[in-house]
Amino acid sequence: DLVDIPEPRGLPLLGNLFDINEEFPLGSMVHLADQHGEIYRLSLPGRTIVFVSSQALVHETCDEKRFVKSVNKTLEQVRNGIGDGLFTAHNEEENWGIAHRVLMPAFGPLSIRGMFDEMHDIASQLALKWARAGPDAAIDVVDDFTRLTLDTLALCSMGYRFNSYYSQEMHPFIEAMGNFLTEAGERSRRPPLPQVFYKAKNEKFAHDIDVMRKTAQGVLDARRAGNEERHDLLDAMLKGVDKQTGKKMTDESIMDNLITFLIAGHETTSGMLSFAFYQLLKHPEAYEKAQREVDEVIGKDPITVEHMSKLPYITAVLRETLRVNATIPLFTVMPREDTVIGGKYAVKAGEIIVDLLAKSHLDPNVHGDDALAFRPERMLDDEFNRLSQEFPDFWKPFGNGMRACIGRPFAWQEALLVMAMLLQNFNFVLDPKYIYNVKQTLTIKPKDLHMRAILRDGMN
Ligand code: MNH
Repeated sequence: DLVDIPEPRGLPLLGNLFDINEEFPLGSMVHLADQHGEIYRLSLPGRTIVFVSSQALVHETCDEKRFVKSVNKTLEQVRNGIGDGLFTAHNEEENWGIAHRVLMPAFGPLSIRGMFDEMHDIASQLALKWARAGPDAAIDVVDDFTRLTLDTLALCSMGYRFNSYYSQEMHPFIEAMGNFLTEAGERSRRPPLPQVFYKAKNEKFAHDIDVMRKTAQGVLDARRAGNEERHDLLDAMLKGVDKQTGKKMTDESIMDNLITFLIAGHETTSGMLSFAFYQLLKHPEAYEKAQREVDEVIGKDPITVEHMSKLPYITAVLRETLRVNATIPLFTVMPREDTVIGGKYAVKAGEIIVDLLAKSHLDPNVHGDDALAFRPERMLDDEFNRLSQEFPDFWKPFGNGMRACIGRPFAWQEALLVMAMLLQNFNFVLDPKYIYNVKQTLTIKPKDLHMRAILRDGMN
């Protein structure tokens, strides 16, 4: 028998718009889940949204025979800057298929291994910066990890150096991208007033998009003009031919995807690293185990790509970090046809369904009493595999199916390397006055996190 999906009462016309806090939408969504349970529905101008937050319902909505990715309002706004790039494409758009098939091998294991030295180069710049800053400096963790992930992506994917560690100011691209993303998010949540109210913002938005696209065009032109041989993602995009259609990627699509990688790959990975350090600093036992693993496996040797598969505890730390603090805390799908979920809740074809990872990752049905605790042990291979068998899709930080993250192996290798290098060379201390707070843009990160880095005995 069908049961109504709980719907908090809203206002005429604007519906539940004011139930969602502008500054921290995720907080409102989680709070509503606490009040209404594993499923609820909100009405916003022009649409309804269903939120699901149990492992069981997330699992059901990950069935690609019945559900597909929905390009939600925010992603729709991001399309103004990166069109039908991989992240923002609608499922049926041809450019998605071409780019996906051309790029999958370029994100394969061999290719990612080949990027290790350049990842190491940028990670070393970070370690040197912290060493020079000295043990008393308050490190702005998110900021420095953001420089790291941006520089790494630009170097590994297109041979371009932002050199973020060598200047106070970030590259203009980076500021433009930040503003663009913030504005895209705000546009998607704004009350539907006539556009004249937003004239200045619209002009700024167009300007920021222009800065990003000119930078990408510059990178593309430089590659075409030069005679440098590089086997990176840009090279794959320029030369790759899609077997299914016989087509190559267009210049537009290449630029869309270059910018897509910078956007999709920088905040997510830097957020993961920032939360990982926050969690380790809050959990000294886990911290010690992680550092001991580095000492035993790598010691004082230079870190190599072979070490990356020999760090099970740090792997578990990263998995647990993304369980408790999924840096993309939700993704959206829609039913192909009118359907019933959970055996009793009716949802319409095309209705937006939010898979709320910030809740489903903490499902007590999966994790019992300590669902909220940071405990990497549960994410060691044996236990992780057992949980995945018994509770499929209990951990979805990289999204689902065809539209899952293409950059996962890239992010994983980069994060393992950085964790290992930093734990090998430093001891870290959390600012004792730090008050934990989460900042949300398209992703989440720990707000104003500062720590100190004390060299162990000499750098490696
Ligand atoms: Mn990534 C899609 C999370 C790192 C490039 N990524 C997704 C999705 C999630 C995600 C979730 C699915 C979104 C959706 O369903 O709407 N990504 C992450 C996380 C990290 C990450 C948590 C790091 C930690 N991502 C990266 C990196 C890159 C990248 C690094 C690039 C090098 N991600 C993408 C692209 C897509 C994507 C491109 C879109 C894939 C597609 O739909 O074809």
